[in-house]
Amino acid sequence: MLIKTKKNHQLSEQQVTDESVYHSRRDLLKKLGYLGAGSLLAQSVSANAGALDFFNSEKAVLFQRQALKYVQASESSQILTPEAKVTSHNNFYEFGTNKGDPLENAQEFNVNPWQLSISGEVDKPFTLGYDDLFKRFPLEERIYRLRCVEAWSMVIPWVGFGLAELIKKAAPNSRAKYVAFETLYDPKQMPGQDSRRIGGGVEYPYVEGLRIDEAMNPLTFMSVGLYGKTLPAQNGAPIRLVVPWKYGFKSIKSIVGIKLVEHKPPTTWNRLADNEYGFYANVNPEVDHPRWSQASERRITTGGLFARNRIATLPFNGYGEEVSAMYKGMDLRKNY
Ligand SMILES: Nc1nc2c(c(=O)[nH]1)N[C@H]1C(S)=C(S)[C@@H](COP(=O)(O)O)O[C@H]1N2
Ligand SMILES: [Mo]
Repeated sequence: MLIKTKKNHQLSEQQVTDESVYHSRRDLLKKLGYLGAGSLLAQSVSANAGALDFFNSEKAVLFQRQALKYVQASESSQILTPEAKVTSHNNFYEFGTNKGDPLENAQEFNVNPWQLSISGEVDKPFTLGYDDLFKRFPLEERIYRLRCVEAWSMVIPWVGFGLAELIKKAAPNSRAKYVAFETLYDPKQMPGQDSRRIGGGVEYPYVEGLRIDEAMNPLTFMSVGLYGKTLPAQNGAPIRLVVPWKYGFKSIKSIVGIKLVEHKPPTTWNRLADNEYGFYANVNPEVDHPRWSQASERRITTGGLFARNRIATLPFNGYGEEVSAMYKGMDLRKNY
């Protein structure tokens, strides 16, 4: 699959850094009364050395690389975000709202046994157990850009399979217009679900949704691994969604339910602030977040966590050729 990248990586001095945006997103939660002043002060944003320990432990299972079908080789020319950063700079509010919290708090997260059910407007509902996640569909490696709404981005080699493969198996009926996703709800394991202070006051379980054509798009991916290994807990083990042309919050983690539905399902960030986070959430440099610009982003590569590495944001995160036709005739300013 050919990805066109524009050679238009100009810096713009007046762009806010993603660090201030990060504070700004938390400020909203604070304004809504969800975060105490204490937790705003107690931010730990330094890369955590524990990330490396994780991969030296027995928890991560290596995939046999020969068994993976490699696609999107053109993207491999992009610099991958180092594994240690992919696994230590995370948004997974069930484990805390600081970037280092998921790594620190998710290590005991038990993902086996697991059940993922596919239900709703389908002729053949089914449930996948833990082993099925890795065996029922041929696994591929795909290198995708991940663009967070907070204006930072990474380039990540995922392992997984197309969501379309899974949905086709369930044989959706004609009423299946949307797909609703749900994260595990288990406050005993996910401290943020039990505490507004830790979980940022988000309503749990975390839910997301896609239109059926978006869900069936070949780019839409179910990830069960990264960097050739099973997913670390903090990245959404054992299975998470990856929708590379949308802001990162659409890419829901640790999924237990996929339901084909007739009407547009609620989504977590839209529920929290619908003027800031829409249902579509397509990456769009021309539609700013009400409180910060989306014209550029900080690409996390090597260097310090908030090192200057700003690049221009691309429409649909650079995947317009594959996805823009789905939005023909839609006002993308209104449908943000
Ligand atoms: N269940 C759940 N899924 C989630 C989130 C979350 O807090 N909870 N955060 C989202 C956001 S805002 C982003 S940017 C990505 C981050 O994925 P990563 O930590 O693997 O980079 O996960 C998304 N999926
Ligand atoms: Mo995000």
